[in-house]
Formats: sequence, structure tokens, C-alpha cells
Amino acid sequence: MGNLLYGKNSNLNIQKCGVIGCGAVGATSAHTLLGSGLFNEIVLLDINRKKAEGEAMDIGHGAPFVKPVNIYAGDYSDLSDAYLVIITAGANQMPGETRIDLAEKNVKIFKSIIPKIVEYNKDCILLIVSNPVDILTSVALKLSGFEPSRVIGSGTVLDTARFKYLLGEHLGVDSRNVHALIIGEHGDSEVAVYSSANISGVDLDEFCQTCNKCGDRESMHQIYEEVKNSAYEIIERKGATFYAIARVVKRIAQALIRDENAILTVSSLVEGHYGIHGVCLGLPSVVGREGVKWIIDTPLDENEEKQLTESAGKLREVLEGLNI
Ligand code: 6V0
Repeated sequence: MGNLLYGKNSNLNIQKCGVIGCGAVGATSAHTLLGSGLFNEIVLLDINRKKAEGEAMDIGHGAPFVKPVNIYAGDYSDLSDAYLVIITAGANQMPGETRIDLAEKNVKIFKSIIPKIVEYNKDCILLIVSNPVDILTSVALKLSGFEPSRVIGSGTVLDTARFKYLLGEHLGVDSRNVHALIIGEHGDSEVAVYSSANISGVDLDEFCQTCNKCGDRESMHQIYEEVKNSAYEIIERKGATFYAIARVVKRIAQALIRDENAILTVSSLVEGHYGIHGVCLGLPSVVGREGVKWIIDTPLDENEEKQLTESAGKLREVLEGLNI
């Protein structure tokens, strides 16, 4: 299988990725990527080398049932030609803990990881998944010195999927026909954009009034609370969330590799949109092979814009309190 070379010096293999952190999220993402047909080489790294080896063996034993993939536990030097490096390393939330509570611990971990990636590979795309994802995307941007388009957080792609799923369930329509966004922090200050939400072009409020499912718009608006609290609810029941985020990782990887120009609410550096400067957060963005190509100024009503500004303010405050 020939490698598809890419990048300034054509030294990157577009079909190669690294996954740093082989816990629940990293291993499930690697498993999902193995079956995606997007990669022919996947390198797993974890501070616990044995864990990376075990996951590579277990996931790799499924390879005969999919497109051939070479998956193995490696070192940072093995990332030198990887087009995409996905970071899922770090502490996850304990019941009751917020994502922001993880910041100090995980910044420390990022300070040990990012320079090692850059030592071997200055041209890859970094996809940040560890939480608090927006803060860590800003941290990775600063520590790597990469251009902002190549440092991407999973942002509110998962929250947007949860929003579409719950709205679709509530309204009795396929979630793929629900067009609605969650933007801002992947966390407690995230913003539901109800003002432009629609079902195949029919304004959400209008659809809600005619579908006779709940008879009251308020209960539909409660769905935002459910989205925001999803992780807490899942963590309380099973200790961690990892299946849906693994699909998010695959979706973003696909948009990047296939140069899809897909619009996804990934997290990246915001400079000037809605008066926000210098923080990474989730906004609808055009994602293709070079990373985030541009951010779309989706229309927001006054209240949504205020909430977004507050979300950015909260993230800035956390960033300023960190020693990076
Ligand atoms: P986990 O199962 O505890 O796995 C974390 C892994 O990171 C472990 O295997 C550790 O050994 C490894 N690790 C720790 N330090 C290092 C290091 N310096 N170098 C390499 N590996 C290291 O956690 P889980 O996989 O459940 O979660 C990982 C992260 O993803 C957490 O921060 C979660 O909060 C975050 N999530 C982000 C989501 C999103 O939407 N962005 C969704 C779910 C979880």
C-alpha cells in the first residue's frame, strides 16, 4: 500500500496518525479509526507503555476484518511522518468534577507531551481531545508554536451531536435532519443556538408548535440542559464517556484527510469573531486538509451572543490563571 505524502516538505504520510493516551478515549478512538479505512498506520503512545502495547495488540487483532492497518505501540520518534496526532492523554472527570477542574493536572501533562511531538514533527495537525479541551487547545497552540489552523480541539462537536440526537428523539425525526449547533466552551458555559436551529429548513420553534409532541416550547428548550449535563450523567452511571467522542475523533479525522471542507464546531483560536480575541473555543468552522480553514460567523440572537462572550470570558480567566 503506497503512502500518500503531504505537507510543506512532502514528508507526512496522510494515512498515518498517532494517538497519545491509550485510556478509554484513546483506545476507543484507535479502535474506531482502525475500522474507518482512513489510515494505514496508527501509532499508540502512553506513559504506561504496557497499556499502549496491550491496546495495540487487542485492537490490531481485528485488522484482518478491515482494510489493512499497521497498529503498534511506539515512541515519539515514530510520529515524525504522521499527518495527524491525536491527544487524549490526561486525567478525566471524577463524578461531580467539572472539566475546568482538570486544567492544572492536564496542562502539566501537555507540557511534557507537546515539546516531544514538535521535536520530531513540526508539520502535523494536532487534534486535542483531553479536557478541558478549549483550554488545552490554547495551551497546545502556545507550546507547539504551530499556526492556529493546525491546532484543533474536538470543541463542541460532541455537544452538537448530543443536541441533534436529543432534538431528533424529541421531535421524532432523524437527527441527521436536525440542523442545530452548540458553540463556545465544551463545558458548563456552552451555548445552544436555538435561534437558527431548523428541521430541514423549518424553524425549530415553528416545527415544535406543529409536531404536537410536547405542546410546549419550554420542554424543548430544556434539551440544552440535558446536553450540558450529559457527561455528568454518563460518568455517574459508568465512570467515563468514550464511544461518542471516538466517533467525533473519526469524523474530524475524515474531514481533515478527505479535505471535505466540512463544517464542524471544532475548537480553534478565535481572533475577532463576535468581538472575541485570543482564546480557543468551539464555533462552526470549515475543516479540510490544512486544518481549520475559516470560522463561520453564524447568526446569533442577542442572548446567545452574550452567552458566547461570557463563555469566552470564562475561558480567558482560566487561561490567565495558568502558568503557561
Ligand atoms: P483515562 O482512561 O484515564 O486515560 C488517560 C490515559 O492518559 C491513561 O492511559 C494514562 O496513562 C495516559 N497518560 C497520562 N499522562 C500521560 C502522558 N504524560 N503521556 C502519555 N499518556 C499519558 O481517561 P479517558 O480516556 O477516559 O479520558 C481522557 C481525556 O479525554 C480526559 O481528559 C477526558 O476528560 C477527555 N474527554 C474529552 C472529551 C471531549 O469531548 N473532548 C470526551 C470525553 C473525555
